[in-house]
Amino acid sequence: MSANAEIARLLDETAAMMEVLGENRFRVAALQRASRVISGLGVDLAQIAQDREALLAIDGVGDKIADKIQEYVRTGRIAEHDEYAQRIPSGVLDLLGVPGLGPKTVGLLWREKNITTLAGLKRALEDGSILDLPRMGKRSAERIARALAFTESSGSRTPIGVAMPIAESIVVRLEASARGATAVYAGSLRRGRDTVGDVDILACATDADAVSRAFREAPEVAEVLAAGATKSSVRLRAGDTGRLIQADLRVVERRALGAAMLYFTGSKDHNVALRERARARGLTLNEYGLFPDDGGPTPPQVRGVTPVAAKTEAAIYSKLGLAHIPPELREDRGEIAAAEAGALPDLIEPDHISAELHAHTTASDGSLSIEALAREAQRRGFHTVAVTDHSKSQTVANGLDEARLREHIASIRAVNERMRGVTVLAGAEVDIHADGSLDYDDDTLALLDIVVASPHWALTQKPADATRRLLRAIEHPLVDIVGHPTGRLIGKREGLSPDIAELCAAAAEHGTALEINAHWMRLDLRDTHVRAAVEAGAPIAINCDVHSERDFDNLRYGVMTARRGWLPADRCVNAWSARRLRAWLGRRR
Ligand code: DGT
Ligand code: CA
Ligand code: CA
Ligand code: ZN
Repeated sequence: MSANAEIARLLDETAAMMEVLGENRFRVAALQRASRVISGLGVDLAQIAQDREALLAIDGVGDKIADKIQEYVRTGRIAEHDEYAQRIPSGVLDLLGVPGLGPKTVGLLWREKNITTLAGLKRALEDGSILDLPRMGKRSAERIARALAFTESSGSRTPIGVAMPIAESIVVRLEASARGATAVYAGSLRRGRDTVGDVDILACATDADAVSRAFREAPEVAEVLAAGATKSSVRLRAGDTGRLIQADLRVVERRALGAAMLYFTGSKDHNVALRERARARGLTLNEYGLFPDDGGPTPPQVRGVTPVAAKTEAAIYSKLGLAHIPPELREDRGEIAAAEAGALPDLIEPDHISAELHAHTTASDGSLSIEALAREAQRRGFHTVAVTDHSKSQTVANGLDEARLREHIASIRAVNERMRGVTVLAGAEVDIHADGSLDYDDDTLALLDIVVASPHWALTQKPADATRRLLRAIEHPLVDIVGHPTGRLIGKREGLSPDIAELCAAAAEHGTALEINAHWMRLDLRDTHVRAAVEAGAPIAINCDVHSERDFDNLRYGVMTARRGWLPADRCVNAWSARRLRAWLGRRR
């Protein structure tokens, strides 16, 4: 884990504990802001911690925070964090993770009812004793019960953006551990699911022992659960989330690597369908290969039967009469019939993306200047980047009122004049109010090259209200993209549940793009929504919602989600040429 991630986590946790204890809210806000800035920082704090001036030059880092950073780099701890942690039972922090349970309520639950665990909260909800709390009505209690059920159902899965970097670093480590070793990750991670239950890794090497040892001794390992000759299981520390994730390693024969990859990538439903198909063709498929089905009593690999195919996935698919099916499609959602008919979609790839259409600067809550943003977009090979800072209602994010927006547009146009090779569009991320009206009037919106409209609050609306709200934004003639349409935060907030089919039909009719927000905490639209949009013919945007340089790296998760929704490149506005993009944006202006 990088020093930055750990410092950001400790500051954020300190802020949460102070809030529960009812301490000064300006100090709480300062810690939260510093935590946000640090987690998006491009430089490694451990490298620059000696240089106090450099620390103080970071936005949001004052003397007190600089002290804490230096303390952490020197000692590996932040004493203030530890002091607060002593004063609060650890389960109280879990309570803060329940969406909609604010620190004030958590503090009350603890002091008034001695509730310090999720289980205790559940009991108080069930026996109704929670209603004794001041200002706790039936409706609030019901809302908390729903949120608790949501937390319980999603709590054991890890977001892909947390699991992927760990899996990749382990794969690199295993490949370096023995001469000629190969390692790959499989399972839901390879299929690009938004969360994973555990991480499945396959390796082959002549020195199986060396690879297994490297796996069990990796620095991320917190606990070894099993250590066999070809199978090991461990628990890993998962990034800056403070939680653990299980990882399984299987060492397999190189000549059967394709069969093992196919089996352990899954999904289970996809595998079941493939095995049925094999059987119908007089073959049998397992994790060791595709074999002729001779009806023998023991498994064919045990009897030394030569497989029809085993070394590569492509060979196995081919012998089953199928085109190679990309991992993201392997969910038994029609991909086998499509592969048989040669009708698999021409899926979008990261390299197709050449525009970022949702990015924030220091004018609102981003950490890059307009110019730095433009240079980063150019460095990543993009022809276009849209500056879309927050609108006026987003006061915590320093949203722009009309006067500031006008100045900002002028600054964006000035940067655009100076930049060669990348076009900088003047845009805004405009709040969609609860009733579907927008945060700027039409005259103001008409000044912009591009408008992203997003819901940021009132995210517990009834489905019918949410549908009406989002439809109004989709139908608005000056809205180009609806940003993170449901507002969900994975494992933290359920978000809106609009009628997706209705939204997709409207988006197709009006040519409004629906966004896949690529941040791994959002991935909103989710895969099944993307599939509905593709089927309805609606355009899709894949945006990184850039607040710092590193946010561009989340693009891969957005693209994986798009592929899981069967999105072809030509339906994604970010993959269009500059000319086609300009024509689309100009269609109603
Ligand atoms: P996860 O970890 O819950 O996000 O989902 P997966 O898909 O990674 O599932 P996991 O880790 O239990 O197993 C990895 C793959 O191994 C799975 O996608 C298919 C295969 N697999 C595991 N157990 C079975 C099984 O009992 N039958 C079949 N056909 N395949 C299995
Ligand atoms: Ca798994
Ligand atoms: Ca597994
Ligand atoms: Zn945004």
